[in-house]
Amino acid sequence: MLLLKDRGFVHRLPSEITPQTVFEGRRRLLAGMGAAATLGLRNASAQSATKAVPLASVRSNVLGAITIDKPTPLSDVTSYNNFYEFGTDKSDPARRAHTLKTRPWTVAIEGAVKKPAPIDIDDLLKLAAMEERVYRLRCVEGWSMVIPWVGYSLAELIRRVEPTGNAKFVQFVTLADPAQMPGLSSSVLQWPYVEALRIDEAMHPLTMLAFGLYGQTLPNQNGAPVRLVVPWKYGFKSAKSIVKIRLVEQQPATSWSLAAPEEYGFYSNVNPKVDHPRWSQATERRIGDSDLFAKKRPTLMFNGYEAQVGSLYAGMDLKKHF
Ligand SMILES: Nc1nc2c(c(=O)[nH]1)N[C@H]1C(S)=C(S)[C@@H](COP(=O)(O)O)O[C@H]1N2
Ligand SMILES: [Mo]
Repeated sequence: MLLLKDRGFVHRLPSEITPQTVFEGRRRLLAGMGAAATLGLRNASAQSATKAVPLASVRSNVLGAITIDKPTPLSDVTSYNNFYEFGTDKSDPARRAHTLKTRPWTVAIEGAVKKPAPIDIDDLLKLAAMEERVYRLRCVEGWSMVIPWVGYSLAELIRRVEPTGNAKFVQFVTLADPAQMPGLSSSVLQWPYVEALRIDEAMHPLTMLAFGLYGQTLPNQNGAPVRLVVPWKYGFKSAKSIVKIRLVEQQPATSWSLAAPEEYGFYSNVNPKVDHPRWSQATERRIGDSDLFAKKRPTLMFNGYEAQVGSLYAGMDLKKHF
């Protein structure tokens, strides 16, 4: 296994995540065992988290960006996760995230805004109309999923807090409570997990504040009770379990670029033409593809959302600003 031990850094290559083959083999086995077995698996992962409750929404197709690919089965979406606060194995979050308490929960809004205020999660849920949007999620490790998220554009919230002229970036700070999150004992990343966007990226209608998936509130392992979804960027930009949103003037530090700046840049736009220093980004494996020998898919520029977001980067050298 190839680990960057010298930096205390363990981002595994997709091919090294043993489970990929094992995982798909197991899925086929389960499929062979019939629907009851599959249901059992689903219940097992549901039990490990706060009970999901239905979250009503209307289907929406913002800027024509809805992904037509077949959604990834719920059992995969909730059992193959990156949420390092609960461990670095893909199966850790589903097994361990039941310890995350999602009520009471407050999201602080701070910095360059005219109306800074803590917002209770139940008020945040009611701030704008809930929409269901099917987006691709492409992990930097080389796999992808297609997920029907429930939420609304982050712009709805940002507009309401009235950013001042000094708001150039938006930083997202996520929960870091060792009592609830066993993964914090590892120094694989700097805690709390922080991410950030340029203000125009944060205000783009595709950028979503998500509260649910598959018509229900988020399972803990997927970032309950509220997370970001930025569909044209590598998955790690989509911070989970957000407790603070800060509008700032300077480009903020982000956890992954602190851990390995030459591997994870600030922009992190999905780009098949800019390889990760240790692997190609030209193709991806779709989680849930039932055929063990399914061909890898070509990765699309901006994850397939180029028509909607390409203009945000006009004139930028995307090899430099990776
Ligand atoms: N707080 C937090 N957010 C996070 C992560 C994490 O480790 N901690 N992992 C990121 C990565 S690498 C990916 S690919 C996505 C995975 O989201 P999913 O498990 O809902 O598919 O969450 C992102 N958000
Ligand atoms: Mo990721």
